[in-house]
Amino acid sequence: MSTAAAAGEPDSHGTAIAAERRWAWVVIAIMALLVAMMIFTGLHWSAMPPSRVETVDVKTLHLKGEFVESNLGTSVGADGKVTVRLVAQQYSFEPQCIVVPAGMPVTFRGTSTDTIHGFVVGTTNANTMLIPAFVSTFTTTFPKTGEQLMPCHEYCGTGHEAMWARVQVLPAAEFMAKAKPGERLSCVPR
Ligand SMILES: [Cu+2]
Repeated sequence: MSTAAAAGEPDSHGTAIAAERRWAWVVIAIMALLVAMMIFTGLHWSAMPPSRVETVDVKTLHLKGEFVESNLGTSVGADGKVTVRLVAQQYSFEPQCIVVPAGMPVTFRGTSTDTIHGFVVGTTNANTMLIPAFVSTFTTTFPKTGEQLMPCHEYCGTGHEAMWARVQVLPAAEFMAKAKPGERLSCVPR
Protein backbone atom coordinates (compact mmCIF):
# COMPACT_ATOMS: atom_id res chain seq x y z
CA MET A 1 0.00 0.00 0.00
CA SER A 2 1.34 3.44 -0.94
CA THR A 3 1.85 6.21 1.54
CA ALA A 4 -0.97 8.28 -0.06
CA ALA A 5 -3.50 5.46 0.36
CA ALA A 6 -2.26 4.91 3.91
CA ALA A 7 -2.93 8.58 4.59
CA GLY A 8 -6.55 8.13 3.40
CA GLU A 9 -6.12 9.90 0.02
CA PRO A 10 -7.22 8.22 -3.24
CA ASP A 11 -4.45 6.05 -4.75
CA SER A 12 -4.33 7.72 -8.19
CA HIS A 13 -1.43 5.61 -9.42
CA GLY A 14 -3.19 2.36 -8.53
CA THR A 15 -6.47 3.57 -10.09
CA ALA A 16 -4.65 4.43 -13.34
CA ILE A 17 -3.03 1.00 -13.52
CA ALA A 18 -6.35 -0.75 -12.84
CA ALA A 19 -8.09 1.32 -15.57
CA GLU A 20 -5.24 0.64 -17.99
CA ARG A 21 -5.43 -3.12 -17.28
CA ARG A 22 -9.23 -3.16 -17.75
CA TRP A 23 -8.85 -1.36 -21.09
CA ALA A 24 -6.16 -3.83 -22.18
CA TRP A 25 -8.57 -6.70 -21.54
CA VAL A 26 -11.31 -4.95 -23.56
CA VAL A 27 -8.88 -4.54 -26.51
CA ILE A 28 -7.75 -8.18 -26.23
CA ALA A 29 -11.40 -9.29 -26.20
CA ILE A 30 -12.17 -7.21 -29.34
CA MET A 31 -9.14 -8.65 -31.15
CA ALA A 32 -10.06 -12.20 -30.11
CA LEU A 33 -13.63 -11.64 -31.36
CA LEU A 34 -12.39 -10.35 -34.75
CA VAL A 35 -9.97 -13.28 -35.19
CA ALA A 36 -12.74 -15.73 -34.22
CA MET A 37 -15.07 -14.09 -36.79
CA MET A 38 -12.38 -14.38 -39.49
CA ILE A 39 -11.85 -18.07 -38.72
CA PHE A 40 -15.59 -18.72 -38.59
CA THR A 41 -16.41 -16.97 -41.89
CA GLY A 42 -13.34 -18.48 -43.58
CA LEU A 43 -14.20 -22.04 -42.60
CA HIS A 44 -17.99 -21.97 -42.39
CA TRP A 45 -18.74 -20.02 -45.55
CA SER A 46 -15.64 -21.21 -47.40
CA ALA A 47 -15.21 -17.57 -48.33
CA MET A 48 -11.52 -17.81 -49.13
CA PRO A 49 -9.80 -19.05 -51.14
CA PRO A 50 -12.30 -19.33 -54.03
CA SER A 51 -13.50 -22.87 -54.43
CA ARG A 52 -13.84 -22.65 -58.17
CA VAL A 53 -11.33 -21.30 -60.69
CA GLU A 54 -12.08 -21.00 -64.40
CA THR A 55 -9.56 -19.43 -66.75
CA VAL A 56 -9.70 -17.95 -70.23
CA ASP A 57 -6.93 -16.79 -72.61
CA VAL A 58 -6.93 -12.98 -72.74
CA LYS A 59 -4.95 -12.94 -76.03
CA THR A 60 -7.60 -14.89 -77.97
CA LEU A 61 -10.68 -13.77 -76.00
CA HIS A 62 -12.03 -11.57 -78.84
CA LEU A 63 -11.21 -14.09 -81.59
CA LYS A 64 -12.69 -17.38 -80.45
CA GLY A 65 -14.63 -19.04 -77.69
CA GLU A 66 -17.33 -17.94 -75.34
CA PHE A 67 -16.47 -14.24 -75.12
CA VAL A 68 -16.40 -13.27 -78.83
CA GLU A 69 -18.48 -10.14 -79.45
CA SER A 70 -21.33 -11.98 -81.20
CA ASN A 71 -21.81 -14.21 -78.14
CA LEU A 72 -22.05 -11.37 -75.60
CA GLY A 73 -25.41 -10.40 -74.14
CA THR A 74 -28.26 -12.44 -72.72
CA SER A 75 -29.15 -15.89 -74.00
CA VAL A 76 -31.79 -18.42 -73.09
CA GLY A 77 -30.49 -21.98 -73.28
CA ALA A 78 -32.40 -25.02 -74.54
CA ASP A 79 -33.01 -25.86 -70.86
CA GLY A 80 -34.57 -22.40 -70.29
CA LYS A 81 -31.62 -21.10 -68.27
CA VAL A 82 -30.84 -17.41 -68.67
CA THR A 83 -27.15 -16.52 -69.06
CA VAL A 84 -25.59 -13.07 -69.42
CA ARG A 85 -22.09 -12.94 -70.91
CA LEU A 86 -20.14 -9.73 -70.66
CA VAL A 87 -16.63 -8.35 -71.05
CA ALA A 88 -15.14 -5.36 -69.23
CA GLN A 89 -12.36 -3.23 -70.64
CA GLN A 90 -10.96 0.24 -69.99
CA TYR A 91 -13.47 2.00 -69.84
CA SER A 92 -16.68 0.23 -70.79
CA PHE A 93 -18.71 -2.92 -70.52
CA GLU A 94 -19.79 -4.94 -73.54
CA PRO A 95 -22.78 -4.95 -73.93
CA GLN A 96 -23.48 -1.43 -72.64
CA CYS A 97 -27.09 -2.30 -71.87
CA ILE A 98 -28.05 -5.69 -70.46
CA VAL A 99 -31.58 -7.19 -70.53
CA VAL A 100 -32.69 -9.66 -67.88
CA PRO A 101 -36.05 -11.11 -66.81
CA ALA A 102 -37.54 -10.40 -63.38
CA GLY A 103 -38.17 -13.24 -60.96
CA MET A 104 -36.04 -15.82 -62.79
CA PRO A 105 -32.51 -17.01 -61.94
CA VAL A 106 -29.97 -15.23 -64.14
CA THR A 107 -26.38 -16.46 -64.40
CA PHE A 108 -23.70 -13.89 -65.15
CA ARG A 109 -20.43 -14.93 -66.80
CA GLY A 110 -17.85 -12.22 -67.29
CA THR A 111 -14.19 -11.46 -67.69
CA SER A 112 -11.87 -8.54 -68.39
CA THR A 113 -9.50 -7.86 -71.29
CA ASP A 114 -7.02 -5.58 -69.55
CA THR A 115 -7.10 -4.88 -65.83
CA ILE A 116 -9.27 -5.65 -62.82
CA HIS A 117 -12.79 -4.27 -63.12
CA GLY A 118 -15.96 -5.08 -61.25
CA PHE A 119 -19.62 -4.21 -61.19
CA VAL A 120 -22.61 -3.91 -58.97
CA VAL A 121 -26.16 -3.72 -60.31
CA GLY A 122 -28.04 -0.86 -58.64
CA THR A 123 -29.39 -1.84 -55.25
CA THR A 124 -29.44 -5.61 -56.01
CA ASN A 125 -26.99 -8.20 -54.67
CA ALA A 126 -25.45 -8.68 -58.14
CA ASN A 127 -21.84 -7.79 -57.45
CA THR A 128 -18.53 -9.26 -58.67
CA MET A 129 -14.98 -8.54 -59.72
CA LEU A 130 -13.86 -9.15 -63.31
CA ILE A 131 -10.24 -10.27 -63.51
CA PRO A 132 -8.20 -10.73 -66.71
CA ALA A 133 -7.72 -14.44 -67.56
CA PHE A 134 -10.40 -15.57 -65.10
CA VAL A 135 -14.13 -16.11 -65.61
CA SER A 136 -16.31 -14.69 -62.84
CA THR A 137 -19.73 -16.22 -62.50
CA PHE A 138 -22.68 -15.94 -60.15
CA THR A 139 -26.41 -16.52 -60.28
CA THR A 140 -28.97 -14.10 -58.93
CA THR A 141 -32.65 -13.20 -59.31
CA PHE A 142 -33.92 -9.67 -59.89
CA PRO A 143 -37.19 -9.32 -57.96
CA LYS A 144 -38.29 -5.96 -59.44
CA THR A 145 -38.64 -4.71 -63.01
CA GLY A 146 -37.09 -1.43 -64.09
CA GLU A 147 -33.75 0.01 -65.08
CA GLN A 148 -30.67 -0.21 -62.87
CA LEU A 149 -27.27 1.39 -63.23
CA MET A 150 -24.26 -0.90 -63.31
CA PRO A 151 -21.09 1.02 -62.46
CA CYS A 152 -17.54 -0.36 -62.39
CA HIS A 153 -16.58 -0.56 -58.73
CA GLU A 154 -12.89 -1.44 -58.96
CA TYR A 155 -10.63 1.53 -59.66
CA CYS A 156 -9.27 0.68 -63.12
CA GLY A 157 -7.60 3.87 -64.34
CA THR A 158 -8.25 7.51 -65.22
CA GLY A 159 -11.56 6.78 -66.98
CA HIS A 160 -12.93 4.64 -64.15
CA GLU A 161 -15.66 7.04 -63.03
CA ALA A 162 -17.14 7.07 -66.55
CA MET A 163 -17.31 3.27 -66.76
CA TRP A 164 -20.81 1.94 -66.35
CA ALA A 165 -23.57 0.06 -68.14
CA ARG A 166 -27.34 -0.22 -67.70
CA VAL A 167 -29.43 -3.23 -66.76
CA GLN A 168 -33.06 -3.44 -67.90
CA VAL A 169 -35.12 -5.83 -65.81
CA LEU A 170 -38.18 -6.82 -67.88
CA PRO A 171 -41.27 -8.75 -66.80
CA ALA A 172 -40.47 -12.44 -67.41
CA ALA A 173 -43.20 -12.85 -70.08
CA GLU A 174 -41.97 -9.80 -72.03
CA PHE A 175 -38.39 -11.03 -71.84
CA MET A 176 -39.27 -14.56 -72.97
CA ALA A 177 -41.27 -13.13 -75.90
CA LYS A 178 -38.13 -11.27 -77.07
CA ALA A 179 -35.74 -14.16 -76.52
CA LYS A 180 -35.18 -16.35 -79.56
CA PRO A 181 -33.18 -19.57 -79.49
CA GLY A 182 -29.53 -18.99 -80.36
CA GLU A 183 -29.88 -15.19 -80.19
CA ARG A 184 -28.06 -12.81 -77.88
CA LEU A 185 -30.26 -10.11 -76.39
CA SER A 186 -29.18 -6.66 -75.28
CA CYS A 187 -30.85 -3.25 -75.04
CA VAL A 188 -28.05 -1.40 -76.83
CA PRO A 189 -29.76 0.93 -79.35
CA ARG A 190 -29.05 -0.17 -82.93
CU1 LIG B 1 -13.38 -0.50 -64.71
